[in-house]
Amino acid sequence: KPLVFSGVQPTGNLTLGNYLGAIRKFVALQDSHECIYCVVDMHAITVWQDPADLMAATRSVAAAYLAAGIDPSKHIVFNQSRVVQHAELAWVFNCVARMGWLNRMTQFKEKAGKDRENASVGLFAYPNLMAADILVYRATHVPVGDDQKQHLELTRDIAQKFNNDYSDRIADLGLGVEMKVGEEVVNGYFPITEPIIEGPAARVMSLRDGTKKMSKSDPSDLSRINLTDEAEAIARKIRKAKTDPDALPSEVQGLEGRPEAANLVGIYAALNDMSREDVLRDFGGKQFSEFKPALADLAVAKLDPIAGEMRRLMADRSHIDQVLRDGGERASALAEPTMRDVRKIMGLLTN
Ligand code: AQP
Repeated sequence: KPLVFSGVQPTGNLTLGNYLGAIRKFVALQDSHECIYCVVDMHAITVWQDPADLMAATRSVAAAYLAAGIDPSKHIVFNQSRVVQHAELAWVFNCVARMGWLNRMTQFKEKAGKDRENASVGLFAYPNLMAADILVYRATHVPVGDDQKQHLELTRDIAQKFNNDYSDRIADLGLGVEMKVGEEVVNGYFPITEPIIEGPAARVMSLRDGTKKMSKSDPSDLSRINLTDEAEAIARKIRKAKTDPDALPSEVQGLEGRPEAANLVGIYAALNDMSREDVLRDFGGKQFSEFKPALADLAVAKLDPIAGEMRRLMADRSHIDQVLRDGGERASALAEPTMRDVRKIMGLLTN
């Protein structure tokens, strides 16, 4: 089975964006793929985290994975810092990736803001650690939201440069595998990863501004639905969501130039496992006063059981901690052979 890796940062309340863009896809891939799902705590510390909050958020993301339906007995669930090979490979990739590549990363520019001199070096090098997370397992598929597309392109560039720089050593050691890059078949050590991004909620937008991504760190709580929101809060936030005054169109093309309407229709489609065309077949011509209550009912029906299960799991953390420990051991057993190969390929003496 193809190998999937993905992760979520423990940096605050998970949002509907994290759920629809990432976690829900993680759940769907379980039957057809071998999956490794990580709580990326070392990514979280690229900006300041209170230690107690970080521990709670790490357990909470793990609880969300399980509550959403990830089965830790069949797949691996763990927190990143337990498996030191992520950091080791990230250092190697710090030496493979070029400054110019990282200078082009838009997420760093957004997160560092104007005060770039004061951003941590880790925030700048973040995409190299992300490449290491994926490639230390030689994962071939990565389900993520649309905002991570650029980082995944960088992961592909890093894999390709490593494969090229060390092609002779990889061949001499017999460590290469044949893979297709575009139309070409090449021999390399690291796979050229495929992102899994598509779907009607690849980028869930803020409920207050249809041009901004829904985000954990938006100062307005009304801008997002948190996975742990009570039913009443979900309904209120959807009722107050910004919209335009027109009725919903009957065709998807009619959503162009109407970002708030497009966002709510996409959320409905993703939550109900249907296409946006199907949503508009049911609601085309209807007003938001009719659509919003239907969306609120659907969101509550889908999210409330997850919130309830998260609360149950968080009440006794011994189970979560056991899952993370066990997952960490299984992940280490996969990551170490990769690092042994990488050290050998690069000429780092360990004997
Ligand atoms: N709005 C979104 N729509 C679709 N997918 C999203 N993701 C995040 N926001 C949306 C996806 O969730 C996964 C985990 O994200 P993350 O926690 O690693 O980082 P992030 O993208 O920085 O998340 P936030 O919520 O936007 O956090 P802050 O506010 O700290 O920046 C990823 O697959 C991501 O694409």
